Amino acid sequence: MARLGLIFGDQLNEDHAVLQVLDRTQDQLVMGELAAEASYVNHHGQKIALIFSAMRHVADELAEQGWTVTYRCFDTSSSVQTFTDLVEQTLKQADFDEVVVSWPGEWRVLEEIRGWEKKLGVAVTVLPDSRFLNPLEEFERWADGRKQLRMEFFYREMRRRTGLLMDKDQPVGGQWNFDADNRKRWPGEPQAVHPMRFKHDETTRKVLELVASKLPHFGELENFDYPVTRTQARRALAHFVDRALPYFGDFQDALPDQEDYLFHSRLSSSLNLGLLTPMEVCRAAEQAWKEDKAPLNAVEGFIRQVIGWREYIRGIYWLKMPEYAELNDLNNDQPLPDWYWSGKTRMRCLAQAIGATRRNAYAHHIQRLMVTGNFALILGVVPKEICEWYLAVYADAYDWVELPNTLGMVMHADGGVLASKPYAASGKYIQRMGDHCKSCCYKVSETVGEAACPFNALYWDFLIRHRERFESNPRMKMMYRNVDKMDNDRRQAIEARARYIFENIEAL
Ligand code: FAD
Ligand code: DLZ
Repeated sequence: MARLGLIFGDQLNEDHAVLQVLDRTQDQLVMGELAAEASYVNHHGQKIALIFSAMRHVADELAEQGWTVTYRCFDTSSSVQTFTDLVEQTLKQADFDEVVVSWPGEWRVLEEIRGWEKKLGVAVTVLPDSRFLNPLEEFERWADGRKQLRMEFFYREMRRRTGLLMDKDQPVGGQWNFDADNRKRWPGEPQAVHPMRFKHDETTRKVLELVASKLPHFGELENFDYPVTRTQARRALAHFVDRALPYFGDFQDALPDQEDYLFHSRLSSSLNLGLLTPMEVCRAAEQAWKEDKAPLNAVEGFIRQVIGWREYIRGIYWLKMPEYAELNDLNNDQPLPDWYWSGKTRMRCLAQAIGATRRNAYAHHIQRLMVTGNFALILGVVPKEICEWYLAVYADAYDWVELPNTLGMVMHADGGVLASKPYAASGKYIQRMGDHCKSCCYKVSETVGEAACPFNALYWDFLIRHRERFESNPRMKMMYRNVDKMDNDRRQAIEARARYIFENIEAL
């Protein structure tokens, strides 16, 4: 009897485990654009269009390669709304004795799959997800017995294992990490590099029309220019390596007011869909260094994000779920301000980050971490609300990567599993790393009073509120020394300004 392979919309990799195991001459594949997947959060329209267009392209390619593919286009009137419906319907159409999938990107989907044997009376096999370099069992082995799961140590093992930027068993350049060189403010040159733009083909035009007319969504569709095929994603990679990678390191943390991408790659959406593999991306970067086309601090910084952070974040997700999603270690209780969706706030850095998010389904890492993330942290937003926002608004967002980044790295809601201290910062940090503050109606030099930058009072108030939790943290000693230098009047004025901000948050 035949087997049925279900290909999830974010697993479009050529080396998909199901394609390795199934036999195209007798087994079949199914893919579907599903209402439940398109609406479990208020996704950005460009994210839905990207996934649907890439899925349609891959389904066509698989059919050309001789696979029998059942592809269901989005249809609200259909009774097939979920992955379970899709499998159930397909099982009715032919005799299959087994359903085969690859490990999904979200816990809720794994739970759904786990129900199929009982509900649908069919054998189910879950194969490993080959979009990643590090098998989940390896991560568990690495984590086992360690007191602290620090990314840096995991990263070194990944360097050794992949051989990237290694000279025998030593890191090239004599250092594992060149982060200290990567914190420059961008002075306006060299010129920023826009990621390669792709024109809409017929498939993309159709899905953009579909999303515009049939799918409620967040954000704007006009700017859609993402790569939707492997060929396009490889061109985007080559463009990044040639033009932006040489400056990626130096300006990795910069926050320019007018540049949406600066020298960031925008490759996350292609990597997370499986249009690019982590190894091809890293090899391309390493090659640029070998050919003297990009400096080591840039190449090491970039490779660390891909084989370090990306793999580590995924490992943490599967190690800690499902309890992880429920954590709220700082007992936050503030709702997410409505303007996170509209972008209508007078705080320039936030308006620019959210504006870019609405236009492009993208904001670069420092905007996500130090602007929208930092503000939610010091305001004390309920983790579930801010996590749902990040999961919805970015083209690269899936639970496995969004959740640990938001709940752990940004909100410190996991009690420090992921980060040894919260990334809380005042307006001064944002001023130091860029030029938003120059065009802001709030004064970054002031902490109290109506015109003061709201980040400032919230930052100090955050430290005061969570003193018990953080004062003994060796990495925060200096911060608390500064809190202690304040006299009572100053402290009360800051707390009063913070209270005002909490009460008038929607009007900021
Ligand atoms: P670049 O700056 O060019 O970096 C290169 C690559 O490194 C990225 O494409 C990505 O694959 C990888 N990378 C870098 N940092 C991380 C990280 N912390 N975690 C995982 N991979 C990383 N990334 C996502 O892919 N999806 C998300 O939903 C997501 N949500 C985030 C939420 C928050 C609150 C924060 C702080 C970060 C989040 N990130 C997420 C990580 C990071 O911000 C994005 O990967 C990056 O901004 C994507 O843009 P880029 O491709 O231009 O990255
Ligand atoms: C995010 C998403 C969206 C918006 N739509 C679909 C879809 O219609 N069909 C599909 O197979 N996948 C979609 N996805 C990605 C899924 O949420 C993803 O496949 C799961 O997280 C499992 O990896």
